[in-house]
Amino acid sequence: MRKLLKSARFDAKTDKLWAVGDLIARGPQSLETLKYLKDLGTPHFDTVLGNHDLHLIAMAHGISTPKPVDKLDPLIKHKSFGELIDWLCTKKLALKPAKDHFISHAGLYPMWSTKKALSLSDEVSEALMGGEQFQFLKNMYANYPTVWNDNLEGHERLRFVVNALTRMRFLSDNALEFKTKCHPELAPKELTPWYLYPNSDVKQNKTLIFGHWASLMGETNNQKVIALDTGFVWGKTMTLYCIETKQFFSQQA
Ligand SMILES: [Mn+2]
Repeated sequence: MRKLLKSARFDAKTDKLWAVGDLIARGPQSLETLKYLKDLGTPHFDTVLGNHDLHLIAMAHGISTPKPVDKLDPLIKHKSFGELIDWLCTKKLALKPAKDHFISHAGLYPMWSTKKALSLSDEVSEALMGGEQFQFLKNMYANYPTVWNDNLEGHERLRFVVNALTRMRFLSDNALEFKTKCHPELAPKELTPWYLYPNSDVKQNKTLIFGHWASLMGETNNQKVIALDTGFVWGKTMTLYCIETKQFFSQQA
């Protein structure tokens, strides 16, 4: 990551870096990564939360257990772990880094505008930082409901927002599908990638930036739909996109 930032001439004193989430797990330096990003300071760094980040927060509350493959031991055992978790809990599920730009870990649910997604992300943040934090985290894990409805309430409402913004890849008839992780060309016919659904904010040329879907390898065939997870943990590349110049930077694993 530091090599990639250097190649883009990222200046930690004047520039701002946004991350698309899943800051931790799989790689050997989760602790170092979190500390580096936190130390950039609020004016120079922000991130959306990914499914692995939420999983880590749940783990810190004793709700789930670490998997050895995630190599999280040095982070979990470090004296700053609590402080780093508190910092992660202040992060949103969706951000607007610039006019007509939207970031979330998984993407934009086809029935939502970016404005709606940002407001639903605030509802989750309220739960994540409030007195009901434990109850929220405990009820976060499930694959239902699969279709959004404005009348959803409570844990089901928040769970749908979490699933749509941090786990979505394919849908079938507006319903989230969680099993399929492959490239769209290899997926069953009835499944459609979220970004191919008609969504007014996609048509209005908003730029949607996301991570999560490594097997896409950045291929959305749409210059305004920017997939940044290019499989670094699988030995491929890490990708950085400059909002101002629309330039891509890449670092081989
Ligand atoms: Mn993810």
